Amino acid sequence: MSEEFVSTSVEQMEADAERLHLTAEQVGIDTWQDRVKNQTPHCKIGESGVCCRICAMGPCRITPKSPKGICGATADTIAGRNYLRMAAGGASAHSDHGRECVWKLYDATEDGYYHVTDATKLLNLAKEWNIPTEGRDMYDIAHEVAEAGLNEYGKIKGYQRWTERATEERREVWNELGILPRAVDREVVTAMHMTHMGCTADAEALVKQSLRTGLADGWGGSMAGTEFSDILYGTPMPKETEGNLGVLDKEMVNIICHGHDPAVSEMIVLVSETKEMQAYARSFGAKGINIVGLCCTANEIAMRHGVKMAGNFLQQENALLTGVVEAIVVDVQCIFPNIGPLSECFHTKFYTTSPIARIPYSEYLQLTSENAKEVATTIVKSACENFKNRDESKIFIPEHKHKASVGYSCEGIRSRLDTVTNSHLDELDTYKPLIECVRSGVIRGAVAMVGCNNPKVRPDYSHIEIMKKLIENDIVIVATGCAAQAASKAGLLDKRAKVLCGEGLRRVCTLADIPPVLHMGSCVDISRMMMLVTGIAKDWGIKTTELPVVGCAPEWMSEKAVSIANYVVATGIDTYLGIDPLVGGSEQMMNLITNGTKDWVGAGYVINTDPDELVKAIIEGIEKKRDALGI
Ligand code: SF4
Ligand code: MSK
Repeated sequence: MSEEFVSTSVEQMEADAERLHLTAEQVGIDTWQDRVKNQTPHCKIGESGVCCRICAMGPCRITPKSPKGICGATADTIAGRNYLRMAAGGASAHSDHGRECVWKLYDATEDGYYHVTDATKLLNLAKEWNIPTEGRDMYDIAHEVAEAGLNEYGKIKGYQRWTERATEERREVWNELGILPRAVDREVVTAMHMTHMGCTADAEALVKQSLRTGLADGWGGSMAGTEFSDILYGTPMPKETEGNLGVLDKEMVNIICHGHDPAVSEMIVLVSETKEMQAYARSFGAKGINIVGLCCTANEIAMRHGVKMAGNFLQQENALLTGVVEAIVVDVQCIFPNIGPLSECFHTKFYTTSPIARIPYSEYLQLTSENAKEVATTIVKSACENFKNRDESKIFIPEHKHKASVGYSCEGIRSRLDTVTNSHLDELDTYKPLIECVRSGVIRGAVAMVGCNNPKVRPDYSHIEIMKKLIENDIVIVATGCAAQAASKAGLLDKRAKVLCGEGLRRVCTLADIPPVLHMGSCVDISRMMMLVTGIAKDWGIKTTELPVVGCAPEWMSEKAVSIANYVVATGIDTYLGIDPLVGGSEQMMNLITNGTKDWVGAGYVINTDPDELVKAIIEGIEKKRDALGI
């Protein structure tokens, strides 16, 4: 008989964090908890989006006494420009990560370090893009597909070809509104140009370009990141792993992979699994090598290899404070600069690998397609050698961890649905069984839980409490990024978490053998969510705006989240935010992003910083969509 399921509470997680904070005090290093105190209260003008430092006449700050900047820019202009710049920053980060993935396929060779793993996905993409495959060498096809993929970043004419995957209705809406995205680089440069001193002052135009820049990410750069990662490293399928700090192992050499681009972590996993390297670890008295992930890198390697997940964004310092991490290796994005001085307080070696993320107090080993294995070998070996340097007096590993079922790509979800007893549906590889469940009301709808942690709200509390409430109300969840990590820490990715569900969702979880929160991957994998809603809308024969599906980012913090929120809304999905989008100083901007976009693309933001209120609004929103469909 399986043991009883008990979810780890936020209080228990906070107690672990407090205990680890004692170690921080002991070694004399600050953590985010200390720095939040120093930064609070935040500048109200900046927080409401009406501080402008776009030119050197400023900074200009809008207040009742000074309603215009020196150039005459109003609160609407300033908040609008700041908002678009956030979207452009986010789209750049995702899309450049995506571009690196495409380059890795361009560099892939039979005898090199990067290979074609999912040949079917490669051939399907070649077919989609009219690239000949018949009788050709796999790597010749891969290189031509990669070149076409790279071209999408800077092509001089036309629109993102990834958008051809969207519904006809969406493409028409985007086209009519003038937001069908062109090349990724073009949209970002346009956004930066529009927001330069003396260009666009009209908030409406700035919000439209935010949508367009977001679309260039979600239906461009991020989608490239997901698709090319799948071709290179394999399309994720359901598998079991574990999550939370308890996955660190005192008896093993612990190596943390942190960041986003799987090119580094894939190689670390590969090298560490060799018999030779395991033996090397044992030669230093360890039982073996324990690779664990943090943030989105955790999501990437958990989805493809079942690697354990140490946690999310605000857990990165905690992971090092356990005192058992021999090395932390990072690629790009979401890496606290404080990892540098923090690792200096321990025996931990800190490796940076990308020219995009150079951080003081790290050892920089730039990883390329040509030296990837050598770099990974150097890192793993040095971690093994470092095992003996631990300081016993600094060690504390919290016990909490949960089983987690991960790997629910669209293909993974459809594979589970194929097992569901819908014998009258003799089709396979379709969303129809899921649609039947939603139409009949067994499942009320779905929520895409995404985004980061943010100390402006109680970390993980919003994620976890909202998810629990939703599944209790028969609403299934797909999750990515740090939201997925929060679910894993609370045990919501454990199949046994179905005990927390309403009766309908519990039945579906049992039949399909899934957890109530489906882990769909990293932040770029929100493009998978876009393909999921598009696939469901097509199979159902309705618009994406009609689906009882919403997005929710209760603890977002990064510019990437602004880009994501823009493309999710442009795809026709209402998005519920638990953190203010820094435009509160402009009534017009607030109105545009909550109501204005509804008139343009049929969806908008709902903003509420109280998680209890936010979840109520989500459930009401889903029920309203059901009523409109007459189901
Ligand atoms: Fe001030 Fe206008 Fe310059 Fe902004 S662009 S800093 S509002 S003068
Ligand atoms: S890692 S972007 S903190 S979700 Fe993708 Fe987490 Fe947000 Fe980074």
